[in-house]
Amino acid sequence: MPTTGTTSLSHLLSRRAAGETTSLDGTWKAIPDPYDVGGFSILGPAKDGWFRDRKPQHPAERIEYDFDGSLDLQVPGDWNTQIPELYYYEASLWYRRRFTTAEEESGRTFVHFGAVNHSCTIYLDGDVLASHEGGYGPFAVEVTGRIGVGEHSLVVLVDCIRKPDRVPAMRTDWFNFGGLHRSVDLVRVPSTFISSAWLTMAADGSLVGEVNVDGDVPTSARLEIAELGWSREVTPNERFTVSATDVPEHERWHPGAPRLYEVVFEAGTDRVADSVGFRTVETRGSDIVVNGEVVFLKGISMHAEGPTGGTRASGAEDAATLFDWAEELGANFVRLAHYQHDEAMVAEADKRGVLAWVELPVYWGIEWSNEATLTNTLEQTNELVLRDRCRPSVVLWSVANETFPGDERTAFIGSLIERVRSLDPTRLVTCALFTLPGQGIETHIEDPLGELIDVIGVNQYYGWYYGERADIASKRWTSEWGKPIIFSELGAGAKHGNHGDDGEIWTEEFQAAVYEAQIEMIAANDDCAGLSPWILKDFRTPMRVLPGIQDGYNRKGLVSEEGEKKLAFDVLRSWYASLD
Ligand code: GCB
Repeated sequence: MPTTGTTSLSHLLSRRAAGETTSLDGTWKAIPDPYDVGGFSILGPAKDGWFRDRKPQHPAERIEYDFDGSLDLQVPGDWNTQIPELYYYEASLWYRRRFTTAEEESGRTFVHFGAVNHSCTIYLDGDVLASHEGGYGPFAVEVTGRIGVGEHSLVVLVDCIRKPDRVPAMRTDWFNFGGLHRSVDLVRVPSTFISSAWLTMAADGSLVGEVNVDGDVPTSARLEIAELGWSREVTPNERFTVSATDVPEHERWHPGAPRLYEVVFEAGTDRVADSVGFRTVETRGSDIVVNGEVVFLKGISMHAEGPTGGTRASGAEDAATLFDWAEELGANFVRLAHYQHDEAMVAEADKRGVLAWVELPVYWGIEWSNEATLTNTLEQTNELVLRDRCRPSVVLWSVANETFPGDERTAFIGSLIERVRSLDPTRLVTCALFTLPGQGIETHIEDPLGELIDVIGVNQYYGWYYGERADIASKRWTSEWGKPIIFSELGAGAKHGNHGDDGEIWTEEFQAAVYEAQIEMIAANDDCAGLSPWILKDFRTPMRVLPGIQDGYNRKGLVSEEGEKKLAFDVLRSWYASLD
């Protein structure tokens, strides 16, 4: 089901003033539909499917579904962890939310979805409006002219079926949480409105941005940073730059010192506020340089899983706890793997002064030669970049994780890189490369993707999937291009509370010893600009079944699924502290 009728309006839709937004979060009614009967009759597509949300009008009327008597699901939330019978459910499910509008319509109205995993079709008052494919990006559906005074029925048919032509595809080492897992909002904007706007600093200290306007486009738009006594008239729907010499005097946003300013964008009668930070990011040889200073990325990888309970993470509270842990570790960098995370996560990174790597779900087994797959991945790329290109914390766009070299692969990913750079020419582009363990001391990275990206992500599991622990410290990594290398993954599995000898697999001691050896190696690798070990927290995955140890969790976390710290947490914390 290709995406039709939806639009990517950037983060601004969800940053609108309180009066413009009505939350549709809360309890929705839900009907699982494993045989896909809700939209079909024996004769084909049903005119009177469940999307009509009907009730019998007289005692003899036969209607074989009833949302009112069906399941309750909380939104935002995954369905898998709310209802035990839905734990492994990967088929279709109908959501229904009724809401009442008290005011006559004016201007334009959208329903904004933070993300829906994986595909969905949206119906309002019985009419089909749009469909969307891709489980992690934000999108909106215009409902102008349809939301008069009275009660309305919003029905969303969601499926999270894994398919070879989807992105991600059939196999992921994370749980395929289905449903409306991020917030849903009704947003009212003026007839001519700002659909997306951004302002960011390029490597040469100039500012780059856009004020995009939808409707009766005025000849000029305006942005203002009152605190700096600075404003600019700009042409709507055109990229503008402000040369470094014209940038007002300001304090930089820097890792550990996150100075943010409020910027107000105005066009016609519309006005949207956002926060911005000024910082440069670039590479110099094998270094990553922020605001002219070489910064070693002391990172940690994270999945979008809540701090407790193994649910899909959403909202500011989950983000705050996850970042508390990262901060306690002494991290100045997070890898938000393996797909676009909740907006609250990057907002938290902005607020705390933590650099962020954000990522597309281009993961194992993608159909590189499938045009439709590429089209959808480009749409997911738009959603990723449009939402976050105003965030100073975001410094790395990652377009793929562990892909195998080949011409079709490189062409596919090359198109994604091109798209990212056209949407945001100011940040660095990376990929986590799959690197086979070198036999000798040196691994020389030659994957042709290295040519196309700015920073080389290396996932390596010496001491866990391969190699002797005793050999790790002597390993050296170089690349054909002399670019910065980030060890985007490394680690070992341990069950919290399982203690023993450091030669005994699954113990905290074993994991801690792998970290010690890896740290020794990394410290001696000149081209290494940082690391984001795998991973902050144990996370759910159907791939990990070992009874008594994994029980459905990947155990490479530095904390357990309930937040209990393992010994390796302290090993990494102490090393990061020693680097200050
Ligand atoms: C990887 C993948 C990551 C897995 C991890 C593991 O290379 O990128 O998604 O979870 O290894 O634990 O094996």
